[in-house]
Amino acid sequence: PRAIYLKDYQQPDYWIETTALSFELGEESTLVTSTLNFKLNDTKTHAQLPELTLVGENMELVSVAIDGAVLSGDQYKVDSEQLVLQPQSEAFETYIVTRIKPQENTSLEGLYKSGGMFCTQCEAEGFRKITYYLDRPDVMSIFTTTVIGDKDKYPVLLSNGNAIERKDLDDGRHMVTWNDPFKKPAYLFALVGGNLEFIEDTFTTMSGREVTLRIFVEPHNITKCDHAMRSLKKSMKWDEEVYGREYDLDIFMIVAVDDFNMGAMENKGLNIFNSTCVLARPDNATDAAHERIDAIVAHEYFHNWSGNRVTCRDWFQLSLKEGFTVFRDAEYTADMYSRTVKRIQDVNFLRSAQFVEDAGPMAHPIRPESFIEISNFYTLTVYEKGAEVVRMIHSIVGSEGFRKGSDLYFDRHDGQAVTTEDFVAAMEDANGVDLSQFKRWYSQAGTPVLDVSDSYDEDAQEYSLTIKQSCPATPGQDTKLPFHIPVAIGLLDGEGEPMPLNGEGETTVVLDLKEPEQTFTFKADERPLPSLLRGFSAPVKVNYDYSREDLIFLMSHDEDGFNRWDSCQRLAINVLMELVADIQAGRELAVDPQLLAAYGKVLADESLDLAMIAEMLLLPSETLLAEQMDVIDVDAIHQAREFVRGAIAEAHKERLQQIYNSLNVDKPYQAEPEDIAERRLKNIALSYLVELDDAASVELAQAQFAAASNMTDSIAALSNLIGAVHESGKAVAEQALAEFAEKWADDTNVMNMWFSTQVTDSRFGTLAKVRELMEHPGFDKKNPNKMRSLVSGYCSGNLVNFHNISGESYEFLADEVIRIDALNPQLASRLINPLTRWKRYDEKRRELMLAALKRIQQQDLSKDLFEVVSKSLA
Ligand code: BAL
Ligand code: ZN
Repeated sequence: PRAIYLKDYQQPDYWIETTALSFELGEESTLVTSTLNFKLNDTKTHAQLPELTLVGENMELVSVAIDGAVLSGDQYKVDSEQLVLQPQSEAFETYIVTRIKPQENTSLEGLYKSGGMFCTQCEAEGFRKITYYLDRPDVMSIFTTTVIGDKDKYPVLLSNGNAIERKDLDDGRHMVTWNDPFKKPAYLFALVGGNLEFIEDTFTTMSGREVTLRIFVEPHNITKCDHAMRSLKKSMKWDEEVYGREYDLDIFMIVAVDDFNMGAMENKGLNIFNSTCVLARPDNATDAAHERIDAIVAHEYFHNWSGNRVTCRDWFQLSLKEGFTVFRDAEYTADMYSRTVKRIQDVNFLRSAQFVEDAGPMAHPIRPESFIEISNFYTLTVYEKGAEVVRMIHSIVGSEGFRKGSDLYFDRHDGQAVTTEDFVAAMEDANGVDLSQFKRWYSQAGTPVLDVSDSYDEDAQEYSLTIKQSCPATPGQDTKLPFHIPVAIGLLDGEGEPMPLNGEGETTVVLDLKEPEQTFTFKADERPLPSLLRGFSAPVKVNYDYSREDLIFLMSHDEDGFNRWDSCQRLAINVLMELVADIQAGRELAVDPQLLAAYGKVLADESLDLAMIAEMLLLPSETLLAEQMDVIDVDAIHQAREFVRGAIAEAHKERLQQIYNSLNVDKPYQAEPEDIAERRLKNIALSYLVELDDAASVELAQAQFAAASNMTDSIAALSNLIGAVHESGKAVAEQALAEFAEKWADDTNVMNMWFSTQVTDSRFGTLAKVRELMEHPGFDKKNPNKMRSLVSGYCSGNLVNFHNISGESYEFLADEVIRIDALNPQLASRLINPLTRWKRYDEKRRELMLAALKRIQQQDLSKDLFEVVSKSLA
């Protein structure tokens, strides 16, 4: 496999003006007929008419004609990847017939079958598994699609745009023709054929047009669509209000499928969703699932403008649409739920996953320079860090400036395939700002580090903050130029009051850090305590020598909610890492009473809202703690964290019980912020209580399990029974697991939670348990959701067992990766992730992980897996 480079980008030699497709869906194979109208790209100079190279994989070429003349075998070249034609004129029409086998397509790219349903996934390069085409995002065409299928088996036949014709055929089949009036690249093409039911609603756009909204599902899921429909209507309204963006077709459709590599896909007018990201009822989906669905429905809907109307010139620009759309969905969620809590959750995720990626062998800039397989670049860096970069632009130009910039971007580029440079240029032009240094965020990988020091000049009454920036080397980038980093800060006086920072009395200012080292000076009549990087104004790490007392002070006084939480995190990390060192040195363990007192204060603080208390009570994850160590000691981290959890439970048992009891009230389920916060805090309190060696806590969890009328409480009770320290928990947990599995045997997504809940628990989820569950009738070794729940659940969510020194789990994962690669390369190259961090472990584990990786390397690998394995071993 070879890499392709951004620097080599060239426009295509031909454009495709119109694309007419016809699909005859069959039980053995599907016949695809394409009629394409080509036009020479006259912005390029051509000495003679260039060859036309169409890409296509895994298909049988039945016939090919140009302008009505069927070509003989010597008039074209075809191999396993392309069809090469020699056009005779600048404008011409091709007519190509191919046969494909969706039933045998396990890669879940292109056209495939999920259950009894035909469906597609074309982003990034799946369309080439459907027919020969210029499968690249800068080739935008008007699509008309006819789908023909058996009327009984596939009563619903869908594609992009508006249905323009429906007809019954004589042979028991029927056909529907769809037309999408908007030019689009092939990656936004979609087709669905199946026995589906739908719920319907309408939305009236800001200009008064009525749009039909439909969510299609298999009949047994029809009661699980209402939440997603509400989310869709909310997001359509939000995008009109906040961005002035109106929907443009007569109908918007969502289809849920069980076999899907991604979360969802924004195909024009016909979004296809992984069923976990759309189906929810109070009794079968958690609060987290409800929130995730709301965000993903919004995300895919928002792509209609940021991605579809304005798309990417090439795949190196992926963050153009993904970073921007993640930023848009994050703001939507912030507006719908709690802004501070959303920020905390996003930053927590960024730090524990994207920072890890940015420090590992696959680190890449948000606009990569090269790739072997683009599917490997649907990453946290492109998505989440990409969104942080857009957020920084928002903070530099302000809300109004950002809206001006986005209006200009959409106006200027509607119907075009553009670059991240174009996006930044629109922001610059609309606001008269210079973002040339800022653009380094697009081209330099790695997480910048800010080392902050300060001094106070009592005589001059001046306080100075000196910030040094640096960025570690990443693959292919040994040195970095300084970034333009917006650093939001505030200063607190001795009473914890915010100090005014400029003439206007503002108490938060954004410092524009542009140099390797810069000093910022403020008038201050006493030495302040700094609150740094408020709201996490940039995706960086900040080092400042806070004492534990400082952090406790900030926890209760900082006016910035995010930094109150962050101070709590810093304090906990500080204490936990000290305990890790104690464990490694064989010293006796004791939790700093200051930490316990700080948690006591959080638990008693009436001024904090429940959601904030819940976030503050959660200790940093083991993954996040692992990132603090040069050589990761999973056992010591796990032991230290468990020790602190136990100590918090002991120290605050009464208060935790009180909180639990006060919140454990029976009321109708609502996925509203206050209700979600109540359930979350209640279940976190329970998770501490089951850390006590105390039968009463098991009884609480057991009672909750028996009484629960919603999935949040039910699965939390189950997980707390599994994790309970007291001996009596075991039998109750087994009984509850059996009851749960019996009740939900037919609900595949609930069963996935049942799998992951068991294997992520450190005591319960052994490798033997994983192997046992893989044989469960509810498991399917090919299905991505099931593999992620069980195999990734264990390998990424149960560090202490996965990294067992025997190395058995490494071998297990290698076996699974090899097995899956032959079926579904995208899934394989994600599953392997835990092994790619081998350099961070002790010598013994390093050797074992390396051996597993090398064994994988010796197989005949897909491009996807080849790229990840070779970069990990480099
Ligand atoms: N475009 C792939 C799925 C998503 O990011 O929406
Ligand atoms: Zn997206």
